Amino acid sequence: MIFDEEFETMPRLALESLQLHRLQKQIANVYLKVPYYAAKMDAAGVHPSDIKTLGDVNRLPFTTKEDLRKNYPFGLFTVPMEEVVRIHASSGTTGQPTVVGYTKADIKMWAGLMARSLSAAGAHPNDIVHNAYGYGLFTGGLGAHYGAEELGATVIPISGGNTKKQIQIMRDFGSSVLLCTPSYALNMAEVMEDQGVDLKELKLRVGIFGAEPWSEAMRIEIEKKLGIKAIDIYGLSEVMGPGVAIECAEEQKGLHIMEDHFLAEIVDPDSFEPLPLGEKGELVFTTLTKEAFPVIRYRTKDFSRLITDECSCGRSFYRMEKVTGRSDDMMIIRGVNVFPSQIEEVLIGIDGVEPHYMIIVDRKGTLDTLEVQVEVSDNLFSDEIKNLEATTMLIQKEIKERLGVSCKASLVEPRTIQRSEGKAQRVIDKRKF
Ligand code: DLL
Repeated sequence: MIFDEEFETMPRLALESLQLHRLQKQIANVYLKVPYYAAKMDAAGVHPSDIKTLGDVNRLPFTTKEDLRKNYPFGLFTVPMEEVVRIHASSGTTGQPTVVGYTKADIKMWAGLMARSLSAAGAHPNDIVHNAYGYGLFTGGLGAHYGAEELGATVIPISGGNTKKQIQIMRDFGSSVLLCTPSYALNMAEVMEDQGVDLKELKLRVGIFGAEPWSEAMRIEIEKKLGIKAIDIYGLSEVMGPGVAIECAEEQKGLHIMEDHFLAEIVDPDSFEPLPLGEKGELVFTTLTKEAFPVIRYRTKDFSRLITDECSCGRSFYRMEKVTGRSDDMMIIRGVNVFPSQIEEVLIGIDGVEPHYMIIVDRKGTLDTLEVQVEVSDNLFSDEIKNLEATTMLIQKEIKERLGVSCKASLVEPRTIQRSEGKAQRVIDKRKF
C-alpha cells in the first residue's frame, strides 16, 4: 500500500520541479529570517535569487553541527518562540546538545511522513504498534508515536527499558509492529529466549529499526530470532527525526528518501565537492518545508550513496544505501579505516559467535591496537579449549582478510557484554582519553 500516493509516485520531472519551487521559497525565507544564514550566504557570494535550478544548491554554504553549537539553543529558529510547540535535542557525546524546534505545521508534516514510513514498511491502521524508542528529548519516541497515530494504528507508548515487562505487554496486547533500535531488538529476542517465550504466542510481524548503524548480517539475525520482517528507518534530529528515509517492504534494499520534503546530496567527505549520482560519500540534506528549524545543506557525517534505479514498490523517490557508518564512528587503525559494522558483519558470520561485541582501541607506544571482545554461545564456551582457540584464530583471520587490519579477539562468557536499550555503544577508544 502506498500511503501518500500522489507524492510518492510522482514522475521525477514533476517531483524535481516541486523541489525547486520549495527550495527557492525556503532559501528566501531563511535569508530573511536568520541573520546567521544571511551572513554565511553573503560571505559565500550567493543570494537567494541565484537559485535557479536544483543544481544551484551547491552554491550555498554547508551547515554543520558547529553552526548549531554557535547558535545554541534557539539562534537558528526562523519563527518566534510562541510559534514553536515542541523542542527536541540530540544527546551529543561531547559538548552542548543540538537543539531543534517544531511549529504545529512541522509536527503535522513529521507525523504524516512517519505515517508514510510505517505504511511503506508494511504497517496498517489495524496494527498494534509497540513503540520502544525512547520518549523524551530524543526524537525517536514521540516522532514514531505521532506517525503511528496518524496512520490510525494503536500505539503502545512503552519507551525503552524494562525488557521483561515489554515482552509481557507484547504478548498480552498482541503487538504486531515493533519499533526500537536494532540492538534493543536483539536484546529483547534474547530475553524472550531466556523466558522460554514461543514466537507463536506473539503477533509480531514487522520491526522498524534505526537510529544506529546495523549490518545486513544483523538484519538476518533479528529476522530469524524474532520471526519478523526487519525494516531499516533513517533520520536525524537536525533534519526532522525518524522518517527522513525508509526501506519499502517490497525490496528492503535501500531507503526511499522523502524527497518532496528533503533534498539529498552526496559530497566528497574530504573536498566537500558534489559527487556524481551513484557514488558513495557524505550525505547532505536541505529541508524544503520545515518552518521552525530549516537546515540548509546540513552535513550529516553519514556515509551512503543514492540509488536511482526504479523500485518494484512503485515509489519514484530515490533510495539511499543503508548507512553502515558515519565519519565520527570511523576508526583509523594503523592507517586503515574500519567501521564497527564491518566487524559486526564478520562476527555474525562465524559459528558459535553471538552478536554481542565491544571494540577496544588503544595505543601501545606509537602503534594502534584493536581488540574485539565477543560473546560466544553457551555450548562453545563449555566446549573444549581447542574449539575456543580455533574460534579466536578464525575471527582474527577473517578480520585481517576482510578488513585488512590485525586484531586481538577475546572470547568472553555469554551475557557479559552490556546490553543496549537504545543506541548501543560498541567502541571504547582509549586513544581519545
Ligand atoms: O536517531 C532519529 C531516529 C530515531 C532515526 C529512530 C531512526 C529511528 P539522532 O539521535 O539525531 O536521531 O541521531 C542521528 O543516527 O546521523 C546516523 O548517524 C544515525 N542513524 C539514524 N538512523 C540510522 C539508520 C535519530 N537507520 C544519527 N542507520 C544519524 C544507520 C542511523 N544510522
